[in-house]
Amino acid sequence: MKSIMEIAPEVEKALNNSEPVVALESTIISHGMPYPRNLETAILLENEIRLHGATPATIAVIGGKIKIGLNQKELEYMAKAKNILKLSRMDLPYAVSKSLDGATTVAATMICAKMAGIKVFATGGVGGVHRGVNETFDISADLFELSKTSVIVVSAGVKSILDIPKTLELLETLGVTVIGYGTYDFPSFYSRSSGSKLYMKADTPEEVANLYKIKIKMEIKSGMLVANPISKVHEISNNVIDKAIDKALEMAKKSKISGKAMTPFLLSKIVEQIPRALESNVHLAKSNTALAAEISKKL
Ligand code: PSU
Ligand code: MN
Repeated sequence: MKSIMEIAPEVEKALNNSEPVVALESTIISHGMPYPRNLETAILLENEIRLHGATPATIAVIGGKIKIGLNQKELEYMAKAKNILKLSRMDLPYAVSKSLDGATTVAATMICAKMAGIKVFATGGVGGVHRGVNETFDISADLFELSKTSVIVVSAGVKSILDIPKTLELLETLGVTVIGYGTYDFPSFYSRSSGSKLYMKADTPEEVANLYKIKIKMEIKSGMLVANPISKVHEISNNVIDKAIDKALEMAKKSKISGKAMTPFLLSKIVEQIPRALESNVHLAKSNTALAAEISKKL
């Protein structure tokens, strides 16, 4: 493993001592937010995890090495460099074999976290079933990863750039334990509710940790998606966001965007129309990292 994976000293020490560690993805840095807000956010999220008594491990592939924990220079590199791939399950080994640089999506971060022995991972939003799936077949590999890799993923639900009811249907089919944090309303990233209902919820980090432990005991190897709604203060109503999303989708169609480029394109077009959406994104990610840290302490 040493030839392909490099664990930062701080993270290795924590793992060796069975101390709490929280994984963070790097696609949000390289493809999810503009510079310099991406770098500031990456640092803010790491600090939030430390504040809650856990060790952060931002994950990325640099020069073909899977890095578990990035230093300041590496975070800066991921925030600034062009030509950083957006890696999922299919191309993670490719990037390693070709000594390339790549940011890890939720799927790839889960794989790497599992390899390193990290059980909890915080992000903003996960990928899902795209609107218009009937024609495009565009379904994020994140959903399939959640079905087979036993890592707890804390997110603010999924953005309504996706078809949320179909995303939840597929998660059910795939056997992913989707649990609302303090709510039965599946959150839609910027909004506390998507209109889609959940029937499992947890009210404390301990409850989430216990559920995970039981799943492991039962040898149910799928992941868990903890849906943590954005705080009321930073919420943006579905009405406002949906208009921006409709416009973004129209632009994507006109520009013939497809495949891997789709999600980053839509994200950037939303923020262009509603600048405070970036603020909300930072806040929900921060709240997710705090919750992930608390969960990690209970494991
Ligand atoms: N959704 C967001 N912000 C993001 C992503 C999704 O609101 O940054 C990123 C995550 O890294 C996620 C990836 O894993 O996009 C999904 O990409 P795709 O739809 O191409 O699978
Ligand atoms: Mn896709």
